[in-house]
Amino acid sequence: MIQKLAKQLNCGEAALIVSLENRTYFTGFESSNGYLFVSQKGSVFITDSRYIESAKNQVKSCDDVILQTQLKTQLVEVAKKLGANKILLEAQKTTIANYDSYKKIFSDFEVSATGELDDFINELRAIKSQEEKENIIKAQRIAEKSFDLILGYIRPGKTEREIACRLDYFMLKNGADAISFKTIVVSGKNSSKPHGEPSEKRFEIGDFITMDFGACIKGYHSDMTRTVALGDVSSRQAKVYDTVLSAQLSAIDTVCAGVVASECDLVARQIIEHAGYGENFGHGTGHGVGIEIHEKPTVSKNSTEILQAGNIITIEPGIYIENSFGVRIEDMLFVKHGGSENLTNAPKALMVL
Ligand SMILES: [Mn+2]
Repeated sequence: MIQKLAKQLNCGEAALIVSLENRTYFTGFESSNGYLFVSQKGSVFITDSRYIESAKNQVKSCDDVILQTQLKTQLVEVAKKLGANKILLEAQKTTIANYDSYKKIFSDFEVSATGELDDFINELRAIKSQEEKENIIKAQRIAEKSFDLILGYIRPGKTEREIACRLDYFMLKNGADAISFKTIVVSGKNSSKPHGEPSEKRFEIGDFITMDFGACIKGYHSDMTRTVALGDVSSRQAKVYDTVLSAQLSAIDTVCAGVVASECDLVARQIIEHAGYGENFGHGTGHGVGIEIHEKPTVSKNSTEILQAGNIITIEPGIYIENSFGVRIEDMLFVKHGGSENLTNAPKALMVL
């Protein structure tokens, strides 16, 4: 991947990759500190004493890994060694304060943060390699195993917080490097908030319980959502669940390389609108997943992005009825020519526990 970036750069340009996400993407190494320089002439990774030993072993396809001692001097030295007169920064990931500081450090160079570097990296990241796909699948299998285990703990009287904590524990115990994001477990009236917080609310018979969670492997995220029922389901709940499931299945059927992402959103949205719940589906249908939990491509009403073979996206329509209940069902799909591969194995038929 460093090679692909190097090829993209013009003579005299060096990209300085500082964000955790992009550094992890190019080096395969996760650390809170690090500076990756890439030019046509080569690549150098600088990190401090906390990470240097691991970095020397784990940083992939980089010509040199060096210990950070005098950072500002080293950055300038490396830039010169790589034949740069222009430094490209990650515009989307650089604060204004850091931009000012880089302009001072590189006072003898041109410093550019136009967003073109970010666009190029985001495009690269949207198409997953076999290794990236395997990391995401591995993370997803851990999440599914944890979901299976958590079902045995869900019963009246348990709190949302307790189930969220236990789900996190299962994912970490079963091999996740980290959890993907703050796990969502919302139940009953609380489930009408798409991204509600797990609370001390206790589960009751008749609750819908929505769980949205994922695991990380080597910096790669998984993402899944299931809604289950406790004890009893009203006809209204059943209708809403069926509508979300049919929207989700139909949207999945449209996923295919070459399709405009908004088309997948439209298919899900129309089914939900026709059932009379158009006002109750406020968010987009899905998003790319990878080094970040939300990345390209965006699967929403206004997305003009074309799905490409190798994208990994979620399809996650929902219906949320304020003060009553909500339902969301989310799978991860690997986009292929002619269709997609569903990376999520957990069942979707309404489960009544
Ligand atoms: Mn998601």
